[in-house]
Amino acid sequence: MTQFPPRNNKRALITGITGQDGSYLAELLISKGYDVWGMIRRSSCFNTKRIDHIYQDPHEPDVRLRLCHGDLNDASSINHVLRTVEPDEIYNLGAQSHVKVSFEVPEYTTDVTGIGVIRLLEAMREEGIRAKFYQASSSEQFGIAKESPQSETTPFAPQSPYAVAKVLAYFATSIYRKSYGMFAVNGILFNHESPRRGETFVTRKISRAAARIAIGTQDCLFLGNLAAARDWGFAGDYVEAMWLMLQQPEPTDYVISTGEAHSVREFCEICFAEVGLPLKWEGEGLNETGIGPDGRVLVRVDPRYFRPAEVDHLLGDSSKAHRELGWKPTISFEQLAKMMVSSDMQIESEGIEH
Ligand code: NDP
Ligand code: GDR
Repeated sequence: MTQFPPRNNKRALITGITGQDGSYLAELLISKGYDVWGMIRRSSCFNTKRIDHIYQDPHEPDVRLRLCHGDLNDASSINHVLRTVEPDEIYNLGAQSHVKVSFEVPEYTTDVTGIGVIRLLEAMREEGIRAKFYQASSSEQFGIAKESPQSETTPFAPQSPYAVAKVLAYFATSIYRKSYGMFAVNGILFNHESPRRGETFVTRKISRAAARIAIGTQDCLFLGNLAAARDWGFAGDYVEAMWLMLQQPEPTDYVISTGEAHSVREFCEICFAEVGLPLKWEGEGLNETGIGPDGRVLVRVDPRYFRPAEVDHLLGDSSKAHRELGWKPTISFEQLAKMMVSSDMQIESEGIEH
């Protein structure tokens, strides 16, 4: 691995830097004067498109973003990365993050998303790294919780292998904090989206399909549970909360959310209306369809997108974050949907990626 110049700035290590949140967080930390290291996995083709715009040739002077290979499945690689980087702050965003996919690869998901966190925390202990540690915990941990809205004190009721793995990681983080005096925190983040959201998560699947249907490269969008409701915010706002959590005098966990829940159906309505195809809903259950202005069926239900166990409704209470971090979301649900569909219109019509 490359030898790095002496440190002038704070150093942050981000696992999962090639993902949606990793790219926004890297931008934020660079803007705050950090030197940022991203841990990436080897891939047979380039998988860094979300960070290409901030990547610099390592031979340039004043390089602020560096990448190194490592994998949450591989303890020795994690130890090596920590020894080399010697970070001041670690943001663990790496995960097999797709809930539906976790039912298909449950053991792998548990290994990366759950045990990967123990590997990282153990590596910090072994290497004597006293960095502040952020764990990307999730509202999915609340699952079918009896309480709504969900806050830091709501008991977990996970409904998927992904959520179980995140619960494991959550408790590992708080146990290491209590047992070894580490500055280790859980950000329990509700769904957050952006034009950089992966194409198989429902919001991006919808915004992309609306754009493609509007320009004529797709006929129909197939979805699962249209009634599922989530508390959806903007990823750019949520990475700010991650950073704020590590700047507090004491380590503690925070829920981050907007405090509003909306259904998949509502997200469709905004996106399709925005591209000039306002939807009318007809039928029920498996036969429910979204009809466009010219009578064409634009949205259908396909049971293949149902999950073996569904989380129907999640709504967050982030009053602790408002109070202690001074954090508030800046982008509304409607603005978010419009931002995503307008970006997808540009990508689909001009081939321009952001
Ligand atoms: P993405 O799926 O967009 O990104 C996941 C990242 O993890 C990618 O960089 C991926 O790398 C990396 N990764 C996957 N497997 C491994 C592995 N074995 N070792 C190292 N890295 C790996 O997720 P998001 O950016 O949306 O989410 C970031 C984190 O926050 C995740 O942990 C997610 O579970 C959690 N979270 C997300 C929420 C959301 O709404 N977005 C809400 C709550 C929590 P590669 O590109 O190579 O696949
Ligand atoms: P989620 O996000 O499972 O909440 O996990 P996703 O966008 O996959 O699903 C949200 C809701 O939409 C319903 N849905 C569909 N989902 C997908 N992916 N595809 C479909 O066609 C479809 N139709 C309906 C789902 O059933 C679900 O109820 C995300 C991830 O980012 C996790 O990593 C993170 O922890 C949680 O958000 C908070």
